[in-house]
Amino acid sequence: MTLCRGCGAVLQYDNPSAPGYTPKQGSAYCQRCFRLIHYDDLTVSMRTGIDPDSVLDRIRPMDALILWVVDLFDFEAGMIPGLARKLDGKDILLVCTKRDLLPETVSHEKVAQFVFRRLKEYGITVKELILASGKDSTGVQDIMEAVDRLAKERPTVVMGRANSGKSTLLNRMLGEAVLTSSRYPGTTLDFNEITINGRQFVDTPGIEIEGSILMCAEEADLRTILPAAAVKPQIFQIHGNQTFFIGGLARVDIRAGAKATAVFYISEKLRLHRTKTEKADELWEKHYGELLQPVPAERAFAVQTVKKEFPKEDAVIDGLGWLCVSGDVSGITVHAPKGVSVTFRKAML
Ligand SMILES: Nc1nc2c(ncn2[C@@H]2O[C@H](COP(=O)(O)OP(=O)(O)OP(=O)(O)O)[C@@H](O)[C@H]2O)c(=O)[nH]1
Ligand SMILES: [Mg+2]
Repeated sequence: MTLCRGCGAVLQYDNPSAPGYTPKQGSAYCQRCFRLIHYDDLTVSMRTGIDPDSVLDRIRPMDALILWVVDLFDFEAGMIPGLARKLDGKDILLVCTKRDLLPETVSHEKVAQFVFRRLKEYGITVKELILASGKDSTGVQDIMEAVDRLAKERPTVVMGRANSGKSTLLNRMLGEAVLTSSRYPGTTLDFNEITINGRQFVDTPGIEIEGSILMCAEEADLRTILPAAAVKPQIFQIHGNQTFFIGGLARVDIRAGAKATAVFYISEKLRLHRTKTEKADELWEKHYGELLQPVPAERAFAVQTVKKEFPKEDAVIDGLGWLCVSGDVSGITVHAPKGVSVTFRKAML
């Protein structure tokens, strides 16, 4: 049994539409990885990822250090319900990656404070936290040192949500792009061992990101939705009731008094449209899918309204980014594609 070096699937020569297929005997990579690596072409979509139980159930009996990877841009989606219970007693090294996507002016300290506060609120304890980037190697040396300290003789299992950046980080640590990475969630398909500096690591399939916009958007729109570089805060002064459309993917109504501010942290390639709330329904109907795009694969939206609780409050739409509202605001209403998680939290930045 030979595994594909890129995704960990068992190589097979019979079924082109199943994982691990390659037409070439002796090939180290499956056809899907080959096409992703060389042509950025997704032949078989696996974006549903793997359910958390099956990944965590396989990890639990392993005598290993857990290297948990969370995408800083998509932090709330990175939290895994029941993680503390399912990995009870395990040593967890938390690596928050994609540091390069946060605005450049934000300090490491501020980000770390946010992460520790959120972990406490989620009831998760970790041994250490490292902020990293698989794009520019931030934190990579620190990870190697922490693994030496914490793993001792054991292997290190790298786990986290689909698309969080696990394989990219491992490639950085190795100094070579051996593992397949791509913007399509569900790239790694099975447990996949790799040796770095004489240490054993295991890349794992991403845990399903159920409530993320990445799951209900067209795959062709992922390039627009996922930021490619540090997000630039887009700042708006608000008077009265205002509505913002994030393309056709979400709508946010802000009930404001005389003076309020909304700051959006989303991909630069997404277009924001602003209008008075009283005109929003009409605009949505008239321009949905045209001026207002991209749109989700299905036109079904769920609405959530909250009272503003913190002086600076984030409304996070999993996979899409977030906005921070401050000032004289009584309520925030978010319309997001059905099934997509919306979280309200004390501001991250
Ligand atoms: N800007 C930025 N992008 C990153 C970083 N790490 C990963 N990415 C991008 O995020 C996407 C997912 O990366 P992968 O390494 O395939 O993620 P994964 O966690 O292995 O995903 P699965 O195998 O699907 O679970 C790719 O488009 C990467 O280029 C990072 O530190 N910064
Ligand atoms: Mg992967």
